Amino acid sequence: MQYEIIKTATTFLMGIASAEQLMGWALANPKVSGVCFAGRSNVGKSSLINAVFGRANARVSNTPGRTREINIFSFELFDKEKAKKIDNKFLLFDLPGYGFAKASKEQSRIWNQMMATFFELMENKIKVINLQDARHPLQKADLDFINFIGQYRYQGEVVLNKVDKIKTQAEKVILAKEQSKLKSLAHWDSKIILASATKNLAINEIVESITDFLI
Ligand SMILES: Nc1nc2c(ncn2[C@@H]2O[C@H](COP(=O)(O)OP(=O)(O)OP(=O)(O)O)[C@@H](O)[C@H]2O)c(=O)[nH]1
Ligand SMILES: [Mg+2]
Repeated sequence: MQYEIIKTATTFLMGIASAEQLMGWALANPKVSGVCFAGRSNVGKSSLINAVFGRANARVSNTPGRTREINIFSFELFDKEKAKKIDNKFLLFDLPGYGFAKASKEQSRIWNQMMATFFELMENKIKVINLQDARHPLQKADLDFINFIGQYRYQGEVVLNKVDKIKTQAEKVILAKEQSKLKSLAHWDSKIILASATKNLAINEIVESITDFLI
């Protein structure tokens, strides 16, 4: 791996709670390059962000649906071959979980509007890391997201998180079947990453997927 994420340099910039606020932010920040993490609530977006970008950055919750805002961070890369920092600063977006069953109609409306605005504004600028649960991928909300993102041009990657919870042979067989379904459905790389935020599995693969896109 030529590039690594400088974990101590990841900085929380701000939380965004509405489409209007997002449009204002985008006007003030036209030059964006980075990555977003999207997935169902509780799938481990914030945990994986902590594992990839450094501790104590994304807020990890025990209550599903806690990240209701788009949390924006900046991050920096180190070029190991040249032994120096890359000049650019990149952006990381921790998106609020989609398909949160307990969300009110009003919350869902705000989320939909904010996400449509987000993905319109960020087209071609950022990579999408779509996190799904390794034990239960391709839930209705995941399929809805895959359809939704298909209308925009994005490079992306599906990451199946919590793979540490897959223990029995039967679960492994199900996972293999779901993986091949995902490969045919997702608009992106045929590669599916199996990861665990708590066991630090596939962190380097995720870093590589991000830096390949950025540089
Ligand atoms: N076993 C296991 N647990 C995990 C893993 N990743 C996250 N968790 C746990 O899953 C719960 C939810 O994690 P979060 O990182 O807050 O999930 P999130 O996707 O950011 O959730 P929202 O912000 O609500 O959308 C926490 O209790 C984590 O400790 C993993 O790889 N393996
Ligand atoms: Mg979160």
